[in-house]
Amino acid sequence: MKLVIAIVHDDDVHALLDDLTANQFRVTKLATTGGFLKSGNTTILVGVDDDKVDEVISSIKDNCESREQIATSPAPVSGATGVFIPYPIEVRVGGATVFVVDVEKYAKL
Ligand code: 2BA
Repeated sequence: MKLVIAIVHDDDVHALLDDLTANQFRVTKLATTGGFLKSGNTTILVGVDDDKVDEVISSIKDNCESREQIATSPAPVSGATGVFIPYPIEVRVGGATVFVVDVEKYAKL
C-alpha cells in the first residue's frame, strides 16, 4: 500500500476531491501553508493499493493547474542597514507537488 501526499492549490481542490471520491478513493484534506509564499494551500492524503497510484496521479494531473502567483520579495537578513522596500515577484506554483510513500501498516480500529 502507498500513501499519496499531494500539495495543491486551494482553487483546484474541490474538483480534485470530487473526481477522487467519485472514483471510490478515500481522501483526507488538510489546510496547509506554503513556506515560501506563506499563503494557504491544501494537502491531500490518499491511501491506495500500489496498482492504483497511477490513477490517483493522473486525477491530480487532470485537475490541478499551474498558475502564476504574486509574492512579496523576502526581507533582507536582520542586521542589514538601509530602508527595505518590498517589491512584488511572480512565481509559478503547481499544478501539484506529489510525494508517494510506502505504508508500513494500515488499520481501521
Ligand atoms: P510555497 O513554499 O509557498 O512555494 C510556492 C512557490 O514558490 C513554489 O511552487 C515555487 O515556484 C516557489 N518557491 C518555493 N520555494 C522557493 C525558493 N526557495 N526560491 C524560489 N522560489 C521558491 P511549487 O514548487 O509548485 O510549490 C507549491 C507548494 O508546494 C509550496 O508552497 C509548498 O507548500 C509545497 N512544496 C513544494 N515543494 C515541496 C517540498 N520539496 N517539500 C515540502 N513541500 C513542498
